[in-house]
Amino acid sequence: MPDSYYVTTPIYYVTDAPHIGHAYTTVTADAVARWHRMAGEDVRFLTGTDEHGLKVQRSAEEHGVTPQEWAERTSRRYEEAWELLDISNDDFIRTTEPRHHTAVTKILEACRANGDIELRRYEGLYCVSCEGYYTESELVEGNCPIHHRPVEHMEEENYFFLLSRYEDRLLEWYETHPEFVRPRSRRNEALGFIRGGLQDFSISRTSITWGVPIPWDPSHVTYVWFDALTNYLTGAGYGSDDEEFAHWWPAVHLLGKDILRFHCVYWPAMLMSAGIEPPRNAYVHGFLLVGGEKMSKTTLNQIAPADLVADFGVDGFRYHFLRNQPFGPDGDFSYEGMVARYNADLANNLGNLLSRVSTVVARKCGGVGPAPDPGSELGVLTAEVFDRAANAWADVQPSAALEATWSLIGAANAMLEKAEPWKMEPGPEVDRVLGDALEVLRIVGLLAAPAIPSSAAEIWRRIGLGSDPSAAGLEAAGWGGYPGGLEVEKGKPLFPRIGGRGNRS
Ligand code: ME8
Repeated sequence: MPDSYYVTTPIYYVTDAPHIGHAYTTVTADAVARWHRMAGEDVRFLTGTDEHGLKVQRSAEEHGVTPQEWAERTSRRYEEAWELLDISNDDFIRTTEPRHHTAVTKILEACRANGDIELRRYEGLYCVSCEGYYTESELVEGNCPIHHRPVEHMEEENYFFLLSRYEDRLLEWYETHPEFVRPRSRRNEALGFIRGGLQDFSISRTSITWGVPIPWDPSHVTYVWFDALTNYLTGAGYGSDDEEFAHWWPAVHLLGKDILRFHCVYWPAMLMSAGIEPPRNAYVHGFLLVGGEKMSKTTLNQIAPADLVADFGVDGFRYHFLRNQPFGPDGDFSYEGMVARYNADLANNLGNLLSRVSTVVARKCGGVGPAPDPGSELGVLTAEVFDRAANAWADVQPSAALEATWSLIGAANAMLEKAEPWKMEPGPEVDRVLGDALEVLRIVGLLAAPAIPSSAAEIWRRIGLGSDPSAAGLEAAGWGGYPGGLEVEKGKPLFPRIGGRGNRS
């Protein structure tokens, strides 16, 4: 039985259109899922949309449609964006689905049975826009510090989850599972929250109706985070198929730093309360910034994935974010930077290797690719690169994995420049050099397939291999697999160079 690997993205709010920040997390999760599939593991990859809460209810009202209709319309935009970006999710969860209601009901009952849910009267200063309470000292001139609007005195009965009971158990979990939150800097951040002291949090509202009713008191609906986090259970079969659930759980979560506290503090405590094992890992990344500024929603919306795909292609888009933004810290996005990286890594380094090799094979070998030298130095380098890439993918560091992979492409180009097979007479020396270069292309097709799946498949097709690298899997990554005697096709540039804006030549 292969190992199971269940990987998730956050579920995105249907109040916003998909932008490159969302795409960053989703493409990363997709590439990681693809790597694990190629490693022969049994993979389940879940993404979806977060559809309840007041903001959705209000957007729907403004547009004169029901919340369900509104959620449907905007959720579809995420599905379309992920189709465009070649995302290979196995399931798409929507929190308005009946299976999710069942799961939320089940976890609520389990936490309540464990004595961790309590009804409390809550009184305080409330900002309706934030849907949150403030203390007197947090206000700015008596107004909400975010919306600069007057707050209201509110009194409400809410169900609370008794998070404060979980401080010690969470610290112990972190202690015994040092790999739980990655990278390490994010683990320290999460530990800081826990050590700073945990407050019980409200998990229900009576003021809204758009949500999952609290099973034992339907005058309340479950408030957003308790509802949203539970999607990860729903997507693995919790509440609908125990066997499925046991097979997939615990999950590997990918998320941005904005929601670290919910995933790394609230969520493991909720699971412990319900008698479920906490997630295997939470991999937390930083923000994409534009010009050093935190992108506002409007700036981000101006950079829709489809616009960049029009200029760089799907694989150009995927490669850029995987390679250019190391997973963990914040990173700057610029269009110029994207052009520069595309031209250097894809058009020049990889694209040139393929076009050079196919041109010289046509001229010197009658278009038939020779086999590699089993004792080639490039074979030794390949083994090292494979280990570096495998470790990096296993630790959700696609940029390091691709850097390693591209070092192999660089080495093959350097070898060709030194040997200059285009100046040689046809014969065994030319065959050896080109056979090695073809073998590098075959192996790069495998190692790069999680990032650029269709280009990797095209490389394999052009060098005469009849199968798809994603399907062949990593077993095929050892040196010496290119059989030789295959027809090599001289095609158009795989990644045409980009000049100015949107000008693919
Ligand atoms: O928070 N850079 O949904 P959301 C990088 N529904 N990643 C970014 C980003 C940026 N500038 N902006 C957004 C929610 N993201 C909840 C989640 S999960 C149980 C519920 C990515 O639509 C990043 O992954 O606001 C972040 O965590 C997520 O989008 C937030 O998406």
